[in-house]
Amino acid sequence: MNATDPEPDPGLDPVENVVATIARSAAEIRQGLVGRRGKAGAENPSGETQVEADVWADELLADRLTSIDGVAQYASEERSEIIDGGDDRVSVAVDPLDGSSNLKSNNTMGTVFGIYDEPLPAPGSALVASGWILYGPITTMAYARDGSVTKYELTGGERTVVEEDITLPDDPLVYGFGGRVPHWHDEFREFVREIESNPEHKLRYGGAMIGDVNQVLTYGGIFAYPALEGSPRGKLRLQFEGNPIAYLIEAAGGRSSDGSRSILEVEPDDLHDRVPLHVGNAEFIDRLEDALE
Ligand code: FDP
Repeated sequence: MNATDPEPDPGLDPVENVVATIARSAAEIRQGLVGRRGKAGAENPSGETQVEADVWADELLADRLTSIDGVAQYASEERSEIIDGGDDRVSVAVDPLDGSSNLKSNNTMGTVFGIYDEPLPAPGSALVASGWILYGPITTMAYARDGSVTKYELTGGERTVVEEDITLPDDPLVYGFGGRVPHWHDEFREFVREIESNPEHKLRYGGAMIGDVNQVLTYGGIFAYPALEGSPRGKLRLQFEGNPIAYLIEAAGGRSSDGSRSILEVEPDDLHDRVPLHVGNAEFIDRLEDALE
């Protein structure tokens, strides 16, 4: 595709309408970060301080996505309640600005989305598509549907395919692990030492999940935000981050795990549940699960 994404069309598949709307909004979100780097004076439902851009991007996406025919629900990491539009076909869960603490230092951030065919909160097995926008030196989108991953470059309202049927490279290169090292469990620390001991492997950690996961998609490797001492479910949210990332990485031939099973098998109890997240090449996730057993 190399065209301006159309306005939502009631005759079109709602999934494609959602993706086109998010892609079309990316340039505006990027532009809107300017002047919105300050604190919003509020916390999100997970107790984290919001920046103005978090709140603004959430409102922009909520307005646009709930006006699409076929979208039953909109939920976001930045609001407590689901916006319910009736018993339509799909539910959209969004992290409007993943890694927004990187705004202060002007480093990479992203927008993450998952499209479910069940009411939220839903397990990852109910996802029909997912993806992320990366606000790097250029704006890109990675999108998974029907077991296939496509990467696009976004300029203004235009979406240009860069690569189709993407799979993780066979020889994993990069690793990045979140959370304070003193809070890692011993088994996880041991696993990290083993990964680091291979001179072929390189540390890539930027403090925004989506930037770090995009490195794994590009070079192969592993990203994790593990269970921590005092935070048994780590930090990242299942509906808005864990599931969409796991769906895309699995569609690219990789694996995801909460420590013992695919993230997509985790049943949610609450919309804002957290989950220990480990994604990457299957050989790394297999070794991780053995180490945590
Ligand atoms: P942020 O709080 O800046 O939005 O999910 C949120 C997230 O960033 C991830 O993108 C990132 O991997 C993680 O939190 C980093 O958190 P800590 O710096 O608190 O470890």
